[in-house]
Amino acid sequence: SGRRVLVTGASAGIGAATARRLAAEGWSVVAVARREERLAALAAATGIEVRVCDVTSAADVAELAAHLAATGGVDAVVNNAGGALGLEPIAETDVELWRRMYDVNVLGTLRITQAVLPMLRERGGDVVVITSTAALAPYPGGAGYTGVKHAQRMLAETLRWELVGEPIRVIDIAPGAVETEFATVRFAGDVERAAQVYAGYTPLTADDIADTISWSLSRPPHVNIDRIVVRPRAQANNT
Ligand code: NJP
Repeated sequence: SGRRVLVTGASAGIGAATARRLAAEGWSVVAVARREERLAALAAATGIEVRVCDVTSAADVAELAAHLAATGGVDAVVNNAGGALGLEPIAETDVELWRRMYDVNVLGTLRITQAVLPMLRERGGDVVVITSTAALAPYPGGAGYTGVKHAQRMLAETLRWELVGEPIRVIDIAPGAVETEFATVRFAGDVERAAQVYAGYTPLTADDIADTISWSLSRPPHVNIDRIVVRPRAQANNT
């Protein structure tokens, strides 16, 4: 496409699959995350430009924005960095985990979006936000994640409204269960408990979500895909 896209959380899962997919389609991709060695492997395998950026660090995001502005700007951003932390009932849940989860998913999306908005305003572009089916409905143990993903969804919907009249599209992609490292992070490395999340059905793959992102970005300029919910066919809940 000849356009340039920033993908956050691109060292694994949905972000890595999206970076690869968009690069294969001709996008110039800037892939960011915290884990340098993962990014180096992605760069070695694909030639994609990679940079370390923790979306919870204002300094990291400012440095990234300066780099992007100095190297041609961007035409799109995929706010994908995020995930769930903690999955305990409210009676036992950890305040600090909720704080960290909000910082990555919501404030991370806010920092990155604010950083690239001047570039998108200049020449038009797309803001993609990866939310969740969990933004739709509560479930036991899910209050923290559901709240965070709902806040992120409201950020996307508000931004779309605030930008009416400007050449910027805002696209919310809401996945159901996708087989990535997400469940392992969420259960703090407890792989057995993570596997239970997918018990009884076949989860989506990261490529399924990369497909959806790619399709949404390739609509003609007068079309805004507001929100797509993608779920495993047999997934019966929002967990
Ligand atoms: O998860 P995972 P997914 N700064 O753990 C990065 C949503 N979602 O691909 O920094 C920058 O494999 C981390 O990189 P690193 C979910 O909420 C998923 O499934 O190196 N990057 C890694 O690349 C999330 O928003 C499911 O550790 C940071 C990536 O984020 C998105 O999909 C269901 C970071 C996470 O990769 C991608 O998650 C659903 C930071 N501070 C929504 N912290 C699902 N998988 O079932 C983390 O509804 N990252």
